[in-house]
Amino acid sequence: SYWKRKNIEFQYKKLKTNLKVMDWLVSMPKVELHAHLNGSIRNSTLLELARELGEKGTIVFSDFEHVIKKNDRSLREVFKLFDLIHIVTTDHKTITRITKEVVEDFAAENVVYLELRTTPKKNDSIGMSKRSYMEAVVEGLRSIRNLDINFSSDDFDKYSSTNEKKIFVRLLLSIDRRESTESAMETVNLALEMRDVGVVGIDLSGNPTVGEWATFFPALKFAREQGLSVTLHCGEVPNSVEIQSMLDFLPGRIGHACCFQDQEWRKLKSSKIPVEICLTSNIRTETISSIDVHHFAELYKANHPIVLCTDDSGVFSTNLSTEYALVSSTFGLGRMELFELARKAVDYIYAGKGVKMELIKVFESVGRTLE
Ligand code: 6MZ
Repeated sequence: SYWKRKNIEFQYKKLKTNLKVMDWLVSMPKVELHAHLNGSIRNSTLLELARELGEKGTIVFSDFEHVIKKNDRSLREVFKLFDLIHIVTTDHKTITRITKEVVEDFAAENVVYLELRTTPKKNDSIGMSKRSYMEAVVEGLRSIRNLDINFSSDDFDKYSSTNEKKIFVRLLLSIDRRESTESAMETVNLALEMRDVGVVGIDLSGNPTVGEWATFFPALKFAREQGLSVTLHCGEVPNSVEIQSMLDFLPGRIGHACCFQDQEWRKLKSSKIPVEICLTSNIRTETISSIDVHHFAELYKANHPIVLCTDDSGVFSTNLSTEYALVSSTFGLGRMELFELARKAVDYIYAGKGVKMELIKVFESVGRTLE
């Protein structure tokens, strides 16, 4: 079919990418601003956890294995997969483990600043509250030993130089579009209480065909009034009314911006709201028909603020270096341009001045070697 063919062409394009460029892109410092914790889980970990639950009889492993090994999924299927992933990951111990692994994976490819987002989940049957879920995430950050991690303003000075890799990590709490205003408000209050452990903002995500802007608006407005930054998944499906409302809200950033009409493009461009671009995710979910017509090109040409991100590196089998490689092979950007793209992302991070200054230094020192 048309989609199958497009997907094969896309895979081929990935393979064709010059391996040397890839090495260089892995070594280049990068900033990741749109990564969902449960979507970034390692495939090997996911299979291991599913196998364990299969042995206990909680799930049928063979069904699960088939679904997670499938490569091309529509947007609708992706959300079904997330519900499945949550069955195997949502207990405190596992959340701690995957947080640690996800940060280690990003650090391994020289991501120097990571804003990791996750939806705090409540599950009475296992004694999980939104707060205890988030504490398990923070526990995961604390348990990282083999790299220098800075995840709150307090530990700024603890940045030792014994380890080769250094990473700043900040957290965004996601509101799922299935939630009520009350539940969204609970997440915002939790975020406010956890500012001292690296929570810097709120994200609105989940199945874009579910829920209404009016439901989330009060909580998002409150978040912003209280000094939290806000990013919104915007225009993953065509919905002019919602896109306009979201842009009028003037969020700090938006994610995706795939299904925009002319008028919305104009509004976006004049607003200068930075866009988190997730190429592989958009192609895999068939939100954009083919990489060469992706709006990255148009926004890049217009010098609109953009940042390349992975979205769900586990689910979509990608990583941030690969996303840069795709830009290189599809749109012909050279090393200096790719480096500039990565460097500019520092302007759009939600962490404070101190972190920004540290990152500027990191990019400056690498930039000097490129000139
Ligand atoms: C919208 C997405 C998403 O929060 O459990 N999520 N929401 N669009 C996307 N593009 C494909 N990818 C992930 O991570 C998984 C959750 O993130 C959101 C969904 O709500 C998904 O359940 P956490 O860590």
